[in-house]
Amino acid sequence: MSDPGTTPLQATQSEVLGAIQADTLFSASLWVNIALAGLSILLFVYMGRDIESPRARLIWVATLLVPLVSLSSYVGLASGLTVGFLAMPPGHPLAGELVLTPWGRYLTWTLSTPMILLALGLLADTDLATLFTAITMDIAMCVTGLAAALITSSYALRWAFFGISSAFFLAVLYVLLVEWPDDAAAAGTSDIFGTLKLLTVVLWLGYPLFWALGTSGIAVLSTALTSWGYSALDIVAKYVFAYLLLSWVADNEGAVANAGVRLGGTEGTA
Ligand code: RET
Repeated sequence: MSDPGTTPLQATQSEVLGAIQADTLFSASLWVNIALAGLSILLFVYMGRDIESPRARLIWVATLLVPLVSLSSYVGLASGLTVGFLAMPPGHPLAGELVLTPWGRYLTWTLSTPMILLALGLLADTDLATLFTAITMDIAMCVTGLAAALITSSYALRWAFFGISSAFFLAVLYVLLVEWPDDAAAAGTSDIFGTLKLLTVVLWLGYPLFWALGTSGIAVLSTALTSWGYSALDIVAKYVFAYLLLSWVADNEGAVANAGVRLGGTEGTA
């Protein structure tokens, strides 16, 4: 019979929940997002009530999925289901200590960030190959980021996965900064695309920074402060971003409804 509680991976869910609840600052970083995601969902449903064209509705649903995934993600974290204790490997500043790791964040980013990119790609009226590239590179970034957070066999391997994830991130940045601005200019959506692109690029760069500075990386920030870093970025990168996008789509439905030829598969036949 194994002795429960002797290794970190055997910490029971209620032990993890107890640790989360004991850290008020950490808990607050989760509950703030649960509240804001809930309010955003109600607001976005209301804002989309008159959107009719199929294409504008697709952007709307993709955008609405961002707070929907976020709410589920943060409930998973606050309940302790997607948080675990990890024993950091030798070389890590907290080597040998049990580090409370909210790994569910990285998992749910694989669902929320593609929705952000889908909405942006549709807004820029991009072609299918570029949209596919951005979304698959983004998913790869999140999955290898999850690996970077979870691997405890060696400190070097944590940074190796961080590097792999960052390489995928570069591909996403390339599409956002080089490919889509031209597409958006051709589609006549440059103004709003430019604003959202800037917001996305600047805020998304903050995520690897908090990973590196936080308990997963060099640990100059505590678990609670790292979590607040991600939570603060999430508030702007998800809810403010989605609000700006949706209010523009609601006011300019015609501009979006008439686009979409490039995703329709007619390209290349001319
Ligand atoms: C990680 C660590 C490994 C290296 C890189 C990362 C990038 C993460 C990003 C996350 C964006 C999340 C958003 C969530 C909103 O729902 C995984 C932190 C490059 C860019 C926008």
